Amino acid sequence: MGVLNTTPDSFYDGGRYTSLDTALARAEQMLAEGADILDIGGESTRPGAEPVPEDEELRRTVPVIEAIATRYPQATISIDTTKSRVAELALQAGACIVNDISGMTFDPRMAEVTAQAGALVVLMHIQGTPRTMQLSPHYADVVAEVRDTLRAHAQRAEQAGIPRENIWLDPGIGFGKTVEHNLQLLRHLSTLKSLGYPILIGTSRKSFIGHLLGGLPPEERLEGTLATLALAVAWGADIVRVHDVQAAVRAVRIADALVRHSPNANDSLSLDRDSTPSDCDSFPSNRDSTLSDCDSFRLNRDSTPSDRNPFSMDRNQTTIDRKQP
Ligand code: HH2
Repeated sequence: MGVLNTTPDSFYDGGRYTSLDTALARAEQMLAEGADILDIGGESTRPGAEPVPEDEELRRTVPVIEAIATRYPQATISIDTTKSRVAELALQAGACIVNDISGMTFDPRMAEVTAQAGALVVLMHIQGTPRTMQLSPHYADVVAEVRDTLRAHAQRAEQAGIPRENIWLDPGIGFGKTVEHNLQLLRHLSTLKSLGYPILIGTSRKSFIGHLLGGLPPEERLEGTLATLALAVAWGADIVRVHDVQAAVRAVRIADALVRHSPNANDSLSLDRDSTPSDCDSFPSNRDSTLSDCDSFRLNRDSTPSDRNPFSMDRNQTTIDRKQP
C-alpha cells in the first residue's frame, strides 16, 4: 500500500502532492513501482495534529481519487479518513477501501457507510487522538490490550454488516505508543494474527525508527523502515503501508520468498499464511464495479504483485517461480 498524502503538513510527504498534477504523477509512479493499493489521505494524523474540517478534507481527497480512478481504472484506491462523509464520497469517487485510524470509533456513521458500500475496511488501534496520543501512552500489557481492542473493533464492524473477509486489522504503530510498545507489537504480531484477519503494518519512516538510530530525521529512515518491513512480513504482516514503494516491494518480495518458501515454512503457524483469511477471495461482495476496478483485487498469495499490476516495470524479471523452495 503506497501512501499518497494530499496534505500540506504530513510528517514525511506533506506539501509535495497538494496539486492534482503532482498527486496524479505520484500515483502513476507508485503504481509503476508495484503498489497494489494507493492510500489517499487528506488529514495528517501525526502526533499533535489538529483535526481538519470535513470540507477541506473532501477538497483535498475526492478530486484526486476521481482523477486516479479515471486515469488508472485498474488501481485499487483506499481513503485514509476517520470521517464517514469523506469515506462516503471517496467510495463514490472510486475508492474501495476505507482506512480508518480510529477503528471506526471517531464517527458513529462510519460502519454503516462502509457496510452499505460493500467496502473493505482497515481497522487500526489508537490510544487517544492524534492531538493527545503521544503525551503519555500507557498499557499494562500492550500486546494483549491492542489485540482485545482490535477484536472488539472487528466484532462491531461485523455486527454493522461488514463481512469478515472485508476486514483488515492494524496495531497502529506510533499511534499512542512508546518506542518499546511499537517493538513489542511488531515482535508479537503472531498474537494479532491469531485473531484470524489480515494484518496491515505501517512503520514507514516513523519516529521510533529515527529514535533507534540515534535521532535520524524522517528523510533518513528508509533503511530502518526496510528492516521493519522484512521482519514484519516474516512475522505475519499481510499488507505494508509505505512511502517508498519501489524499495519496499523489493525488500518485501525477498522477505516473503524467504519465509513462505522455506521447506519448513508450514511448520510455523504464524508463517502458514496460505490458510488464513488473508486471501480475501470473496472481496468485494456487493460493490458497484463501474466505479473502480476493485472487483479484480485479491490478496492472492500465489501471485506476485507483478502478475496483476499492469504498471509493473519489468514483469519478466520479477516473476518468480514461487512453487520451488
Ligand atoms: N499511519 C499513518 C497514517 N495512516 N493508517 C494505517 N492503517 N496505519 C498506519 O500506520 C498509518 C495510517 C501516518 O503516516 P502518514 O500518513 O505518512 O503521516 P500523516 O499522518 O502525518 O499524514
